[in-house]
Amino acid sequence: MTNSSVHYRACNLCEAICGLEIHYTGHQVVSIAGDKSDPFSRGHVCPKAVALKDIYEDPNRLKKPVRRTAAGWEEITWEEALEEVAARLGKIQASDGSDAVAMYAGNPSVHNSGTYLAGTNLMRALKTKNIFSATSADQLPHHFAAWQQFGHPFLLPIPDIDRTDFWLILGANPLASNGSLMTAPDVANRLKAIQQRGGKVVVVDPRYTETATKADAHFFIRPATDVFLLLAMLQVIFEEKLEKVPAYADGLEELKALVAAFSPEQVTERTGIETAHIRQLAREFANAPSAVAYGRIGLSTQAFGGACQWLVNALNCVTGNLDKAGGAMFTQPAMDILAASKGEYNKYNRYQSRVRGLPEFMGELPVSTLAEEILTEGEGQIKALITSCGNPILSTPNGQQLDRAFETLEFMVSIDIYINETTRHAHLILPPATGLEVAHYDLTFNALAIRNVARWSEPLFSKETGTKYDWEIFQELTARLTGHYSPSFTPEDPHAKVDLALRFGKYKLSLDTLRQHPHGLDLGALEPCLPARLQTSNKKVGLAPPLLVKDVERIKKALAQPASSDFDLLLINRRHVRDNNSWMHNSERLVKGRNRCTLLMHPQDAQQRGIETGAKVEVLSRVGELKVEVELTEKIMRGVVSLPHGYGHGRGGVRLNVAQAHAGVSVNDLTDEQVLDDLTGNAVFGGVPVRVQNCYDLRSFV
Ligand SMILES: Nc1nc2c(c(=O)[nH]1)N[C@H]1C(S)=C(S)[C@@H](COP(=O)(O)OP(=O)(O)OC[C@H]3O[C@@H](n4cnc5c(=O)[nH]c(N)nc54)[C@H](O)[C@@H]3O)O[C@H]1N2
Ligand SMILES: Nc1nc2c(c(=O)[nH]1)N[C@H]1C(S)=C(S)[C@@H](COP(=O)(O)OP(=O)(O)OC[C@H]3O[C@@H](n4cnc5c(=O)[nH]c(N)nc54)[C@H](O)[C@@H]3O)O[C@H]1N2
Ligand code: SF4
Ligand SMILES: [Mo]
Repeated sequence: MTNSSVHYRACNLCEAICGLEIHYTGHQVVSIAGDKSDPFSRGHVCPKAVALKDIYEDPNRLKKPVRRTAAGWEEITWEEALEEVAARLGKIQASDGSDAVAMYAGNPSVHNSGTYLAGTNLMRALKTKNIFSATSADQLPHHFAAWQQFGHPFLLPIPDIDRTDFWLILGANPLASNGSLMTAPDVANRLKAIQQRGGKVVVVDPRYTETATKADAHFFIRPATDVFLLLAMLQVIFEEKLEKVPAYADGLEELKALVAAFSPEQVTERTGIETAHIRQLAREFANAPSAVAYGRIGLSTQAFGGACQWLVNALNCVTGNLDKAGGAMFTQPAMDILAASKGEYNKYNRYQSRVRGLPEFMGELPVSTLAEEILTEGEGQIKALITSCGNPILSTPNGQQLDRAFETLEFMVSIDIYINETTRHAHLILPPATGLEVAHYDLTFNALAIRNVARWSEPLFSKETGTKYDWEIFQELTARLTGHYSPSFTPEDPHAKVDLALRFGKYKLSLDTLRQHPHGLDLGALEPCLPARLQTSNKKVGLAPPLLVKDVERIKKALAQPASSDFDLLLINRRHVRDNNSWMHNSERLVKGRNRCTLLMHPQDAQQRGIETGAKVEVLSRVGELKVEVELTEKIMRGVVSLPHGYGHGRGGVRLNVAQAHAGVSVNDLTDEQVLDDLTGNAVFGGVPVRVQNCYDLRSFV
C-alpha cells in the first residue's frame, strides 16, 4: 500500500454512517477499511462498505442517459434526454392537469445530500398532489407520533444507548440492519457495553434474531400485536404507581383512563406473552435507573404502526426517561433540519388520494395507493411518473400490480444508476454520478445520531467527463419545467446551503472547519433540551394527542375481534447484514455463499403440512403467490414465517448480471396494498396472512 493515497469519508449506504479509510491509486480503489480515527464509528464497518468499490466499478451501472426502444436501450445525450423529459411531462400536465404527473422518491435520497437538497425543488415545481416516497413504507408512523406529541414530525427521540441501563428493542434487528432512526455505528459493541456496565437488553420479536442472541432476554410476540403489549405495560406501570411523569407532559389522566382496559390478562393470548412476563417487563423498565424503549420498522409497518410509536414515546415519557441521559433524547445537530423546515411538514389531511380517499401527510400520499391511482381511469389519473432513488416494484406492497400499472403509463422517467425491476419500465433513465464520486453531508443521519456529530465527505474520484451529479439533473429538469431554462443555465452546488446552515447552527461550524476534520467531529453527548425544543403550541409533550386517542377505538375492536382469515400463517420480513433493501445484490462479494432468500418456518408448522427442510414450497396470500425454498428453524415463532425483503431479480428486462444469478423472490409480491395502518397510511409488512404448502400439493389439487 506504500504507493497508494488515502481518502477518508463516511459510508453512505446505511444509517450508521461509518467512517472509511480508502486507499487508492489513480482511479483504482486498493482497499476500504474502517477509519479507526473516526471518534464515532471507531473503525467499525460492515461487509457492505467494500461494495462501494463494486458499485464504482460495476459494468452494469449506467453512465449516460438511455432511452427504451423496440430494439432495446439506446444511449442518448443529456441535452436530448432532459429536453424530452421536460417536454413530455409538460405536455401531459398541460392536457391532463398537474396531478397527472407523480413522483416517487426512494431511500437513497436521504443518503445523498445532493439529491436530498435538490429533489424537493423538483417536487414543488411539479405542483402535483401525487408525491410518494419510501417513507410510507417505513418510518412514517414515527413522524406522525412525533408531530402529534412533540409538535414536529422530525423531532424524533433517539435511544441514548451509550448511557442506558435498560434497552427494550421492539421490531428492530440492529445487529443486521446496523440501526435505524438511531445512528449508532458499531451497535454490537455498544450493546455489549450496556451489559458490561450491569445493564440489560431485552428484545421483543416474532423471530429469535441476531440481536436477540446477544440480548439478556427475548420474548416471541405474535406479529402486529405490540400495540396491546405496550398498552398493557403502561397499565401495569399506572396500576402499580411506578410512573415518574415530567411536568411538561400533558394528557396523563386521559392516558391512564385509556390504558385501564388493557391489563396483561387481556392481551396475553393475543400477544403470546405470559402475563407474568408482561408485568415483570413493565416493572423492570420503570424501575431501571435509566431505560429506553425503541421500536423500529417491525413496529411501524403494522396495522397499528402510528399507535405503537405513540405508546413507545409515552412509555419513555411516563417512566421519566424522555430527555434524560440513558433514555430517549433529542439531538441538537450542527445543521438543524428542524429549523430549516419549520412549518413545512406539519401538515395532515389537507387533501386525499383520489381513489381511496387516503389522507396526505407531510405533503405525501401513501405509496400503497400508487398503483390504483395509475390504473383507475378518471379525472386526476396518474399518466406519468418520475422515480428517483427508488425501486417500488420490489420495495412496496403488491409489486405485481405495480408492474402492471407501470406498463400502462404514458411516460415514465427514472433517475437511477441501474436498469432494475422498476426502471426497466421507464422510457428514459437519467443516471447520476454516485457513491465515491459525490460530496456528501449527512443531513438526516447526523440529526438522528446517538451523539451530536458532523462530518463532510469530499468526492474521492472526480465524476467521469460527460456525467452529471443528481443535483445537476434535478436542477436542469426543474429549470426546464418552470420555463427558467436557457442555454447559459448553470446548476448551483446545493452544498452552499449546508455551509450556510452550519455557520448559523448551534456550533458555528462551516464546511471549511469540517474539511479540517476528515475523521468527523464529535460535538458531545445528547443533552436535555425539553421543554425548550418542543414545537407544540403549549410547549408540552402530548401523552394523549387527539388523533391517537381516536385510534384506540380501532385497537379495542381489533382486540375484541381478531380478523378471521383463510390464511393460517403470518408472514414477516427480515434483513441480512450483506443486503441493502433491493439494490445491492449486484455485488458478487455480497451475494456469494448459501442462498439467503429462503422462507423460515417452525419445524412443527412444517411437520403439520408435510414440509421438509430444503423443500420448495408455495406461499400464497390474498394478492399473489410465489415458490421458494423453505428453511426450518426454531428461531421463528410458531404460526409465523419470514422472507427477506429486496429479492426478486428474475423479472424480464432487468440488467443486473450478478443479482439475476441470485434472483430470489420478492416478498412484496405477497404483501397487500389494501391493508394499511389506517391512521397514518403506512404500508403493512408485518403479519401478512399467508398459506404455505408443498409445491406438489398444488399440482394434485389442479
Ligand atoms: N416487504 C417489505 N418491504 C419493504 C421493507 C421491508 O422491510 N419489507 N422495507 C421498506 C423500507 S424500510 C424502505 S426504506 C424501502 C426502500 O424502498 P426503495 O427506496 O424504493 O428501494 P431500494 O431498494 O432502496 O432502491 C433504491 C434505488 O435507488 C437506486 N440508487 C442507489 N444509489 C443511488 C443514487 O445515488 N442516486 C440515484 N438516483 N439512485 C440510486 C438503486 O439503483 C435502486 O433503484 O423498502 C420498504 N419495503
Ligand atoms: N443489512 C441491511 N441493513 C439495513 C437495511 C437492509 O436492507 N439491510 N435497510 C435499511 C433500512 S432502509 C432500514 S429502514 C433499517 C431497518 O432497520 P430495522 O428496523 O432494524 O429492520 P429489520 O432488521 O428489518 O428488523 C425488523 C424486525 O422486526 C421484526 N418484526 C416483524 N414484525 C414484527 C412485529 O409485528 N412485532 C415485532 N415486535 N417485531 C416484528 C422482524 O422479525 C425483524 O427482526 O435498516 C437499514 N439497514
Ligand atoms: S454499517 Fe452501514 S454505514 Fe457502516 S459500513 Fe456498513 S453499510 Fe456502511
Ligand atoms: Mo428504510
